[in-house]
Amino acid sequence: MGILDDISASLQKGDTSKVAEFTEQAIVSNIEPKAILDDGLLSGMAIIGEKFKKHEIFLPDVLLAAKAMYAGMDLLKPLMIKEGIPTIGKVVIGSVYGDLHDIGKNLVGIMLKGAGFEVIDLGNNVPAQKFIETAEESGAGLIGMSALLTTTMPTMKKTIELAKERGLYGKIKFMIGGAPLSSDYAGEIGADAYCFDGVNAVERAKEFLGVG
Ligand code: B1M
Repeated sequence: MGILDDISASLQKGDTSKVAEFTEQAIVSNIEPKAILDDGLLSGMAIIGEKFKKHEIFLPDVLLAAKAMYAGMDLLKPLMIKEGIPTIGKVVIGSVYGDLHDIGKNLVGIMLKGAGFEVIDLGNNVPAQKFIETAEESGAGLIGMSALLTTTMPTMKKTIELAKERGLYGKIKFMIGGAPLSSDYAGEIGADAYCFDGVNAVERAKEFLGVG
C-alpha cells in the first residue's frame, strides 16, 4: 500500500495521529500537496460519505474522520498558501445557516488565500443577513456560500434576495458550492456561478473581480 492509501485508510478509521504522521511523510517525500489532498484525504472522505449513505457507518465515525481530515489539512495548509503575496480582491465566504459542514468551505478558503485573495471567513451556520452586512462593511465584491445539505440550500436564495432588496445585486457577485448544488440551481436562484471545487472557485473569483 502506498503512502496516499495509508492516509486514506487512516482517515477512514478516524485515526488522527496516523493521518498526521502519514501526511507528514508524504510531504517529506515531496509528493505534491494536491495529490496528498485529492488521492489521500479526499479519497478517504469520499468512501466515508458512501458508507454513511449506506448506513454501514454512523455519525460518530464521520465526525472522527472529519477530525482526522483536519489533521492532514492543517499540515498541507501552509504549503497551499503562498506567504507574502499582495491581495488581489476581497471575498466573504461561509457555510450557510443550519449547515455545520465546513471542510469544503475551508478548502476553498485556503485556495482563495493561496491565489492572493483576502478571505473573510464567517465560519459555518451563517445567516443571510450576516453575509450581506459583512460584504457591505468590508467592501467585498464577492460572496461565496457553501451548503452540503439540501435543507440548507434555501439560505443561498434568501441571501441573494436580500442583496436585491438592498440594491446590491450586480454590485456583489455570488458563487455557490457544495455537493448537492448544480449550475441549474445557481441559475434558478440568481447566483453568478456554481463552483465544483476550490480550483474552479479561484478561477471564477478572478473572473468576477477582474484579476489574473
Ligand atoms: Co454530513 N451529510 N451530516 N457530516 N457529511 C453529508 C453532506 C451527506 C451527503 C452524507 C450522506 O448521506 N451520504 C448527508 C446530506 C444529505 C442531503 O442533504 N441530501 C449528510 C447528513 C445527512 C448529515 C447530518 C444531517 C447527519 C445527522 O445528523 N443525521 C448532519 C448535519 C449537520 C449540520 O450541518 N447541521 C451531518 C453532520 C456531519 C458531520 C458534522 C459529522 C461531518 C461534518 C464535519 C465538518 O464539516 N466539520 C459530516 C461529513 C464529514 C459529511 C460527508 C461524509 C463529507 C463532507 C465533506 O467534508 N466532504 C458528506 C458526504 C459527502 O459529501 N459525500 C456528508 C469533503 C469536502 C472537501 O467536499 O464539502 O463537497 P465538499 O466541498 C468541495 C466542493 O463541494 C466544493 O469545493 C470543495 C473542495 O473540492 N465546494 C465549494 C464546497 N463548498 C464550496 C463553496 C464554494 C465553492 C466550492 O464557494 C464558496
